[in-house]
Amino acid sequence: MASLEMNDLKKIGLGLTGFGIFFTFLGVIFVFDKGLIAMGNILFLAGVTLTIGIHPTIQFFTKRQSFKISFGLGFCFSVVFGWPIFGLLLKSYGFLVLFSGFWPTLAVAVFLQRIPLLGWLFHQPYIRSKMVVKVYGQIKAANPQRVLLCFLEKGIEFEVIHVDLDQLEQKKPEHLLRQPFGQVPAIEDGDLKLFESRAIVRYYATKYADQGTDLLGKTLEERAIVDQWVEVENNYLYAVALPLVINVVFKPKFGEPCDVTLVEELKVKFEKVLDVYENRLATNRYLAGDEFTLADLTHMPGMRYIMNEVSLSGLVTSRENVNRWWNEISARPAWKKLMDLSAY
Ligand SMILES: N[C@@H](CCC(=O)N[C@@H](CS)C(=O)NCC(=O)O)C(=O)O
Repeated sequence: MASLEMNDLKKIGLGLTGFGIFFTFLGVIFVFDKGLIAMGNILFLAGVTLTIGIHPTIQFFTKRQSFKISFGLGFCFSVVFGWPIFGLLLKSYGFLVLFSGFWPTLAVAVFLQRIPLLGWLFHQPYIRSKMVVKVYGQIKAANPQRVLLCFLEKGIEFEVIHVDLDQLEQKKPEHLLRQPFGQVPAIEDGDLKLFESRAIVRYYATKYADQGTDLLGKTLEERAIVDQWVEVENNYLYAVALPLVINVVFKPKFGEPCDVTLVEELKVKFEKVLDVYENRLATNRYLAGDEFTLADLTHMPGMRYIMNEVSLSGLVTSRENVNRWWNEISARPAWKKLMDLSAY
């Protein structure tokens, strides 16, 4: 199970945040002492940055307009102009705005869980099972991996409920209630049940748009381009990669003969698909433009199969831009974490 574990930096960050709040509180007690409040502000800012990271902190301070203005002004009034009361009021408003969207993540995942009794409650199996998304699947299978990778990029807690594909558990009646075509993944998130990996990642990328990596694109047009490449992955790349991998990897594994003629035909088709990618990636860092998005993410589990097979990886490494793109996206921490979890 993946979780938002506390590393040492986060612990120090939480400590600093606590000191920040404490100093601000002291400043209020000592009739709005400017020095204490200024110190509290600085410690709080440093603490939040260490706890959630530089990039998310910048995102928080820049994404929500009203928070940005009120926090920025409040900070100026408290620290620079020496008007702590007015500054505190402005910042309180700003934090209300900020935490209205952020509260479920930060409060539940980081702060509340550290409080002794609440922390214990949050770790009780029944409560945990209500809080985390259940992913029914096999951690090494490509389509469930697409969903898990999205969760790791977004910092969404999940629990994998193993469905043994070799034992055909995916065809059992109880699983057909989750995925009527007898495949994995399927998810359960409170009352929501979903299947189809690409639909699942779209849903979570949208639901948690402000959390973790932005996978959607910023404008309507950027989002349309992201969608286009998610579709390309499904209809062109994966459509050819799947039978190729089945013949080269799975059939031999299960003692079935590989259809050599078909494999050669599929390789030619796959090369043509990759030529389109090579062209696209010659002028774009990622498939949808300058940022890593769902367009790239959806490709990764299928691409891993290709890259892991010596006889197929050359199709990628021989293409400068596709190779550069794969090296870049497969170096991402979320992907490495997924590979660790999958124990390859
Ligand atoms: N379009 C589906 C495809 C799901 C799929 O093909 N899953 C494979 C595992 S990667 C599976 O369940 N295979 C077992 C079977 O078909 O019986 C999705 O994206 O979720």
